[in-house]
Amino acid sequence: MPLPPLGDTIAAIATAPGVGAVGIVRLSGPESYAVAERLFAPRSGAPVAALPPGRVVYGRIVDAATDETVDEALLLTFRAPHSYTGEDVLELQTHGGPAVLRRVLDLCTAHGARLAGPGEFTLRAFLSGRLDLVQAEAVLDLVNAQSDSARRNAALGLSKALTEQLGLIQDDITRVYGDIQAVFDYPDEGVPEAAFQAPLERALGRVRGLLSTARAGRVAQRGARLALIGRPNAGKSSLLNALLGYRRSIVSSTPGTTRDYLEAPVDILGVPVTAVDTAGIRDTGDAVEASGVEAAKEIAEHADLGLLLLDSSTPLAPDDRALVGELSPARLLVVASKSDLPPAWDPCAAQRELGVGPVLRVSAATGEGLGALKEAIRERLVGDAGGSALWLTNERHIAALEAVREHLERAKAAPDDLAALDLEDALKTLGELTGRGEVAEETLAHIFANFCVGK
Ligand SMILES: Nc1nc2c(ncn2[C@@H]2O[C@H](COP(=O)(O)OP(=O)(O)OP(=O)(O)O)[C@@H](O)[C@H]2O)c(=O)[nH]1
Ligand SMILES: [Mg+2]
Repeated sequence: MPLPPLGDTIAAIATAPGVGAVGIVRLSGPESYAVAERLFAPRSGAPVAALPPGRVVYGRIVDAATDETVDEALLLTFRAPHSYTGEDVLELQTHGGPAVLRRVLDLCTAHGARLAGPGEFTLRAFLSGRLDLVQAEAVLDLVNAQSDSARRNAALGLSKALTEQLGLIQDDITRVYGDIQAVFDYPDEGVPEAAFQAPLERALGRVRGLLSTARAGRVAQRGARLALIGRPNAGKSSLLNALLGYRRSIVSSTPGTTRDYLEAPVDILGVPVTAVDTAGIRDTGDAVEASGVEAAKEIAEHADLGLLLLDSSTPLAPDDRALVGELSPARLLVVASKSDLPPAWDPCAAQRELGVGPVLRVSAATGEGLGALKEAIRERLVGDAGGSALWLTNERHIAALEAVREHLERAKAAPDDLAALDLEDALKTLGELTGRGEVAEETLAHIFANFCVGK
């Protein structure tokens, strides 16, 4: 996948497809003003090519071939290097109908612009040094953010918060690398070993700190799957409905009511979660129910968090104990359901007996404990990063920082000459990450291919 050519003038519809109050066609490149000159007639009569930057100019879009007015529009002017791409940029704001926008775009290409590919404006912003690669990806994340926590993260990335952290890490590694080189060059000067350790530790601490936010970042970006599991009649469907605030799943006193699984999106204190109600798990002769039970186990296995419901109004059964054993403790939250009814067992004793974390008492009927349950779910999904302002959300960033961590850990343990090699690799990886170092063309092409056209 080669990168698109630079230096020509590109055009694209920047607004989402469909009908809207306003639509935007964007031009970037050296010929932007010349292209616009041929299709936009300012009411003032001023020539477009002579317009200063930072203007909003009212006028008409005209098809010169037929002299037809296509639409009335506003033209926004930017001049290199003070624009998104760093090039001459113009934005035409028209009425937001697909036919209008299509026609304006056709006029742009008829007058010398080329249709932009996905992310090409942002690619140019990166290549002109307006954004680093991490910021460019934050633009993509911001556009794609589906939850407020995802948006917040992307905005932080765009604001250089991550770039600055990476810069500090890079500074420390560069310093250590320089000191080690000095030892090679002037072995008699005797730079004390301890001088390397402090910045190396600091860099490693920062890398580890960032990586510790990856789980939360992934959850914020893509959402988490929460599986509600338990024996038939434990109250799973009732709890799902209580979490949602409306009746989504059928509830009945007949065990085995839910036979297939059922998903519903729910916001848990700002964290986007897909809650999955499953069939009650038991041995059953009924083929349909049995396949539901199988599905439930599989869903629990692959969920980010399993909510195991134990009916507090009936004694614990062997099936309950078996379920605890099937799930990894790190991804298990145990709920004593129906807490409004007289208890048949003690949550604290059950916690000890089952060897699980705190057992939360919840009633779907009265809402008791629901707030604490949401807190606990949030804590389990993003808690480890709660204190950090910035979460890693991007898989490329996570993979690169994991590689940097490995290099630094090896450098720490290695003699100087080998440490230097690992530090070199760490710096190279950081350079690829920010895009300030050498980045493979394929990497760039891959990143920008995920953008929409017009961004
Ligand atoms: N008192 C009380 N009853 C509850 C509560 N939650 C559920 N129930 C009752 O328990 C029964 C089973 O509830 P469901 O939500 O259908 O249970 P389930 O775990 O989805 O059951 P299956 O789909 O059969 O696996 C129903 O009669 C509910 O009204 C609760 O918090 N308090
Ligand atoms: Mg059910």
